[in-house]
Amino acid sequence: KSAEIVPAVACTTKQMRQAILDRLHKSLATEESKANNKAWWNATCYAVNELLFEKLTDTQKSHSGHDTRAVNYLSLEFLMGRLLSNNLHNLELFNVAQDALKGLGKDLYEICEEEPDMALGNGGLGRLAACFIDSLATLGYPAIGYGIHYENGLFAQSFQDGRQIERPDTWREYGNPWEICRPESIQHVPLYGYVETVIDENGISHKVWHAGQKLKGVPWDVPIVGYGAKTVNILRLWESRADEAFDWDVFNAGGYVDAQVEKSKAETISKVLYPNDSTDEGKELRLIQQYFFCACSVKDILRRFRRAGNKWPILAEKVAIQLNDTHPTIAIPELMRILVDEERLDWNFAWSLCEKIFSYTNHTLLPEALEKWSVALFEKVLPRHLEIIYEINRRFLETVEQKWPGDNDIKAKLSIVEEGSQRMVRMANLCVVTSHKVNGVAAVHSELVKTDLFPEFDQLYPTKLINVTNGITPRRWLKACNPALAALYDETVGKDWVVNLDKLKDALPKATDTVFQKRFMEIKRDNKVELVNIIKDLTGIEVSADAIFDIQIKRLHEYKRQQLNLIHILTLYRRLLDNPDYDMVPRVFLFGAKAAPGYHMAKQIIYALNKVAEKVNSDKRIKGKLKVVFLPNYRVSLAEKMFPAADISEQISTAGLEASGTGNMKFALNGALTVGTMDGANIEMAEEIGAEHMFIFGLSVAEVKELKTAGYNPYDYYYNNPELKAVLDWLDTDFFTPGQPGALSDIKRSLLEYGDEYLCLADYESYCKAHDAIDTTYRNKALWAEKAIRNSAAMGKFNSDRSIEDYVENVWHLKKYPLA
Ligand code: 26Q
Repeated sequence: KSAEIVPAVACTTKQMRQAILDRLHKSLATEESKANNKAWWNATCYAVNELLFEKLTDTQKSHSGHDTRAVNYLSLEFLMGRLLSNNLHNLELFNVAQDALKGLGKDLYEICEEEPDMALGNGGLGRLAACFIDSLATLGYPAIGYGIHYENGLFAQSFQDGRQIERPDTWREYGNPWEICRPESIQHVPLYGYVETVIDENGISHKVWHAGQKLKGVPWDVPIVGYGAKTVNILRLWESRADEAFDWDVFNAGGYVDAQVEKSKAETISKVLYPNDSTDEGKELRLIQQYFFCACSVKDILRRFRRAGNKWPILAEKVAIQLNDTHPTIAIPELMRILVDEERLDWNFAWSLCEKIFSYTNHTLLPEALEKWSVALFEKVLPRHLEIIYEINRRFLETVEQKWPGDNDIKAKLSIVEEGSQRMVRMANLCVVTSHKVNGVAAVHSELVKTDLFPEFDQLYPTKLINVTNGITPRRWLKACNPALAALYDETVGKDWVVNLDKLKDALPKATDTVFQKRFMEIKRDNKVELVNIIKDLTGIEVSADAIFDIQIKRLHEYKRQQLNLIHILTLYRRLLDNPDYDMVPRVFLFGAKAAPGYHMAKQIIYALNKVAEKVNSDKRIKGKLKVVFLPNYRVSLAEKMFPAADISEQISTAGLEASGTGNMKFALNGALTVGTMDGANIEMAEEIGAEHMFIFGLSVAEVKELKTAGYNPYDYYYNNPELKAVLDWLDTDFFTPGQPGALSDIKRSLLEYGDEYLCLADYESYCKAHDAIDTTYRNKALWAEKAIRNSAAMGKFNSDRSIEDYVENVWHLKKYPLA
């Protein structure tokens, strides 16, 4: 511990202060007296860039010098959040910058607040991609993230009379210091048109796709600094523009105005992130987004491969492509098209390369989330890709025939093309057929992928389906977001935990040490006080830091069961109204969640929570024992303030439906106790922590299946539990929506008449009991502190560095090339 920490990048406080001032003067053309916090933020980012760009070019030189094998992580979403604090931590310059700014009369934390979130993702899948590229760089692996440079990320949320309002997210309206435009690497992308069969000079026929339109892809690079700065990789995001070279006719003959119209059409492709995170929409623009960024990325990958002077037989030795869910599946037929049609490689050879190059991560079992595209749409937008998919499928169905001769049911089930009134392309089937590895994201999920989602594929390819349990980066989700707890761990187990999270286990013996408990819980309390102030600022609601902070933050979806949380809150409220002396530890229920704009029931649940909050928070009769707060515009930067302040983490999905969850890990790492079902990564967390230190409730995956098979009837529970009946009936009154009886009835209907698909009523009683246990346990301060410490110190497994090492070992087979 006494060993001198050698900073990743040599920079003294004085040099940093000068660099910030220089940028203020020479890049922003302003001066100290006129600069606002935004200007100081910009200047600090530029100063950081000066240090970071050097490492970036060094990394790129090293990677091309060694002609490295790299993974290309293709994802429609990268939910990066803010970068300044993260980059400073990873360069080990946070304290230097803090001191430098202090010398200039500025507070780094305040300056960091100026940065808009880079919200280029919906939720878990997008944030996972962001954690993974952090870990890849930290571990020194050559990797590129490829995605879309959305002009508008996930919508900004506000509430009007309790209802969600969406406004566009304009994260880079006035520029973004972190991105570098690379016009020298522009790509051109064809669309629409028709396919011609051409006979070449040797009498061999091949296909030529004559595009009806062309787009231009402009790459923007965001440097990704690994912790310790031994590697700076890039995230390359494609922006769509009109391809003037292609549309020259329109631009000249068609006239100036028409040309501008064409131009803005092309620019719509990267305009906006689709705000759905669980239902497939099947929109043409979304398919074009997918193809646009896959085509740009594949071409970019091949350009780098050729530039290194390499030849096709070693393509799969240099290139790994990871598909983050099925969203980038179109990269598969695109690579086949380039190899077969343009490079004129033999189909079998091209296919053998693709099988080695691609691998696919599945993030969901929900049938409504499995992507399918109509054959008709494909034919119009990507006619040649449809032919290629047909050929892949024709060959695949031959292998099915060999395995199950004459079994047409299996063929219909596994076929990449679904027959029916509307023929559809099943993207997941194409991914599984092509990829050498397919992974689920937590043990139970991967098991269900094998047994329920793709059982025949598992028989056909017995080593293909594997598990890689998700993880989170401890740099953002502990070191940066909870500096006080990070410092306590530095002191207790040494600073190494930042890259070796298993080290936290060394603090386990201290779980029962009263001095350590006190320090741990003082930090928790300070974080709660900070959140109290934020709550006051954002909502005007006053809450007490002495209450239990019980938090559910995640996308709003019926399977995640915010409505179960709601009916439990109503249960407590009723108990308090029935008996004003009802003995409970004061509780603050906090929510953060965005609903997909077209998801009616999700929006109703937000409305209900807001209406219940209004009533509860202003009800003097309950003496402040219960508060409900729905914080607007939940996003990464808000999450960073909520995880450190949580006592209770709500992870209450119907068993079998939450693939993994990653918020569960962030909460526990920051010392919250989980109330949760045996679902997703909760199960593995219980293995690490000890289930007795969590509040596990509800049906297991097997019990859910049994109940559904036996025939589930929510009325059984409704009529047998008077508390449950009372709170559901309450929703039909106008108690929460004065003058508007029935305004919340939708929720009751979904839980009774519509069959309660997600089994809220079946788990209600068990959930209430878990909450009673929370109340009892919290009264024992020492016991609570012990459990909080045990939760945090047991999170080693859920370091995203471990997830990445799993991918490297079982899927990507990369080598490390850290800078000296
Ligand atoms: C699909 C088609 C059209 C438009 C949008 C979409 C779409 C977009 C995003 C579908 C799904 C998503 C995101 C899914 C997601 O975030 N899944 C979560 O992934 C996490 C990381 O693996 C898991 O921890 C969560 O359990 C899982 O829900």
